[in-house]
Order: sequence, then structure tokens, then C-alpha cells
Amino acid sequence: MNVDKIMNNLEKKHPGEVEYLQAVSEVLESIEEVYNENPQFETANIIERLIEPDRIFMFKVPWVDDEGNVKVNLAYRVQFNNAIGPYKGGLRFHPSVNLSILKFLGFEQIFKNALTTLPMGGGKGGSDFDPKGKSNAEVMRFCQAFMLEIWKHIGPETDVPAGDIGVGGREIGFLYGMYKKLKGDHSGVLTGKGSNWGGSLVRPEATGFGGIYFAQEMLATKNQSLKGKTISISGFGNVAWGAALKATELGAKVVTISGPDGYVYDSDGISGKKIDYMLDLRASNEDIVKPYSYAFEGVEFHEGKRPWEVKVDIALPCATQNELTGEDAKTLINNGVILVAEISNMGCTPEAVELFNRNKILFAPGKAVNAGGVATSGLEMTQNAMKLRWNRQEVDERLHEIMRNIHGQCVKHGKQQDGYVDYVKGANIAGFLKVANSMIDMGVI
Ligand code: 2IT
Repeated sequence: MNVDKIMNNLEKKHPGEVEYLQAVSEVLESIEEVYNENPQFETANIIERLIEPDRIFMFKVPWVDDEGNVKVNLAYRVQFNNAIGPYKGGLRFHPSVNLSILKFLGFEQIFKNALTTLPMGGGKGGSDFDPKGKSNAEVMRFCQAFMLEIWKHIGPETDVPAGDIGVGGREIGFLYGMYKKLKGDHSGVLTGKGSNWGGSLVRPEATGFGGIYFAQEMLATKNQSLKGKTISISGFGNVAWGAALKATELGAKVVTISGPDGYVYDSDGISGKKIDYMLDLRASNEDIVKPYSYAFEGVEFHEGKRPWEVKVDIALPCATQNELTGEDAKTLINNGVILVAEISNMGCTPEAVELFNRNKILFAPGKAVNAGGVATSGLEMTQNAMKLRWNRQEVDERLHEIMRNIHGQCVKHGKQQDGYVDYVKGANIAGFLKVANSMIDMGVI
């Protein structure tokens, strides 16, 4: 495989789509060796068939705000690959959303979903709609208008959207309500549903819990545990909340959370009612973290800064892509960080990843670490199909087992001769082999 040539061609076709190109090139570099050792991949022209989405729906969403003004947003659903199951992946509502971001997320989702051990393909969607400052009724009208267009192209065996940044339980409710009305049935076409109407217990916590279970496995390879470790977390949404909850339960101390406005440093640790307060912050729809520093004593707010300058044992990016740079990685390494795990998707820049690997820091990528979210979505689909509901313990145990399994796959394919585990390589190879071999089994379609 000639990675440079493939990347040059892809860039010519999709100029300026930096996040998408970044995600593809990271996977290709990881799998190059395995690919070259198995000529059947080249014969089936797997790479060219894998790196472009199967199809993309792009549509406008007209809606009316509370003052009666007609607004228009741009929306997308990227159906990337369904070799091992229906397209599956979240919806992101954020002003930064564009095709490059959704294609990177959809591409990552293919390998992540393959790692979960469950039958799910990869997809992603969303809109540049900004939920910040919108009323409940405006969010509802937008979600209804979004579903009015996309409902024809999704379904429980076709494509199953869920939440991502800007899409939580409230939005899934509005989207599901409209789908149910249009389709005239109760097929569980979205995950992250409310627990009264088909949602799975533990789904809200699952991405954060799964990330912490994964970090525990990583630490165990060095005979260490979370007990007594200090942790910096970025973000304050659903993912950061779940991670803070589980890390604290296991005896670690979380000292930061962050928003677009800056980060808060709480030397006493973010635990108990302070973690509940994260939910209030989110529900306020303001997208700022500063109010935390008024709500509790002894808390510092660092305006416009990111939390990676704080000296900690463990850093967990939980906000968005490329939120931890090479410079941040240097600071963390100089401060003695022992583990960095991306709970956000592609949270670290390639420069940061390279520095962690070179310095033999325990580092794992989002597609492995945050797979607990979509895995629990898979468990929600299973429960919907069986028309039953598992209790909290049953779901949590399955999630835990899946995270252990993903860690095992990363070690199997990523262990280097000196014993260091390259989790990026391990995750990419394990996910690729499953998807590529499935594509070969099914012929050229
Ligand atoms: O990035 C992700 O894995 C998600 N936003 C969750 C996707 C899902 O289908 O639950």
C-alpha cells in the first residue's frame, strides 16, 4: 500500500477536509503492515472501497423560531459502511458541523463499532444548528423538521442514529416522536431513548463509564489502579459527567472540567453533588462552565484556557476533536502524566499522539476508549428487538465485559517488541480486519 499516494488522491477529491483526511491517514498508517501481508485486501481493492462513504444525504432544515422568523440550517447523514451491521452512529448539532467533521466521525465509527463485538456498521450525521440559547420549543421544531426529511432513509435494520455533541435525551425524544408519527410504528430507530419508552438503563453514563473501565485495564497492565490518582477532564457534558462519576467512585480525584469559556480547577475534587451540578450546567443551555466557580468554594476559573496545564496523573479529553495539541502533550509529559485516554473522538492531534507514543505514555484512542457509548446503544437495540428490558446491573456488566474485550483486542494487535502497547495501532488493525474480511466475504457490492 502506498499511503502517500492514496492520501494525495483523497485530498484532491476532498480538498481542505482536514479532519476527514487526518482520520483516514491515521488508520492507513496503522494497518499498512497487515494490509501488505494479506494480498486478498489489495485484490478486493478494500482501501478505495472503505475510505469513501457508501452515500451521504445532505439536506436543508427550515424551521420557525419563537419570534416567527423562518430559519434554515444545513444537515447531513453520512452512511459510511454497513459490512457488519446497519449504519450506526450519533447526530451532532453544533455550529462547527460540516462534511469533513461528519465524514471523520463516520469513518472512525466503522472501526469503533467493529471493536464493540456487536453487529453495527458506521455512520454519523448532524447539523450546523446551534442549540445554545434556543428555547425548548425551538429545539423541538428543529428536531421535527430534521426528522421530516431523514426518516425515509433510516430504520432499525438500515441506519440507527443516536446522540453526540448537542444531541441528548431531549433531542432524541423530539426526533423519535416525529419518526413514530411519520412511520406509524414504534420501531426502535434511535438509541439513547428515554428509559420509559425503550431506552436502555446505563446508556446516559455508558460513554464515560466505558472510558474509565478501559483506563482501568490500561493501568492494570502496569499493576496500577485508579485509586488515589488525580485526573483532568475536559468538557462538562454527558461524557465528562459519566467519566467523573465512575472515576470518583473508583477512588480517583477529578480536578478539572472545562467549557468553550475556559476550565475550572477544583483541588478538593469534583465529586458528589458537584457532579450532579454538571447536569444543571448542561441543562442551562448556555455552554459555559464558569458558573461552577461561583457555585462552590475554593474553585479557580481559568478563562480561555484548557485544562492540560494542570499537573495530574491522568488526562481524559472528553470534549471534542483535536482538543489536546502537541504543546499540551509536552506540558502533560513534563508534569509526569502516566495515562492519556481519549474519551472524545480523535481528541488528540497527531503531534500529541506521536509524543505520547515516543515517551511510552499509556495512550489510547477514542475509537477504543469511548466505544462503550455505542456498545450500550447496541445493547439498547438488542433489548428493543427482544421487547424486554435488562436491569442496570445486567447492562453495566455487559458494558464492562465489552470494554475488557476491546482492551484485549488492542493488546493483541498493538503490542510492540519491547512490551509497549500501541493502542492506536491495535484498535485500527482489529477493527479493520473484521470489517475488511466481512467485505470480502460479501463480494463486490
Ligand atoms: O461517537 C459515538 O460513538 C457516539 N456519539 C455514540 C453513537 C451511538 O450510536 O450511540
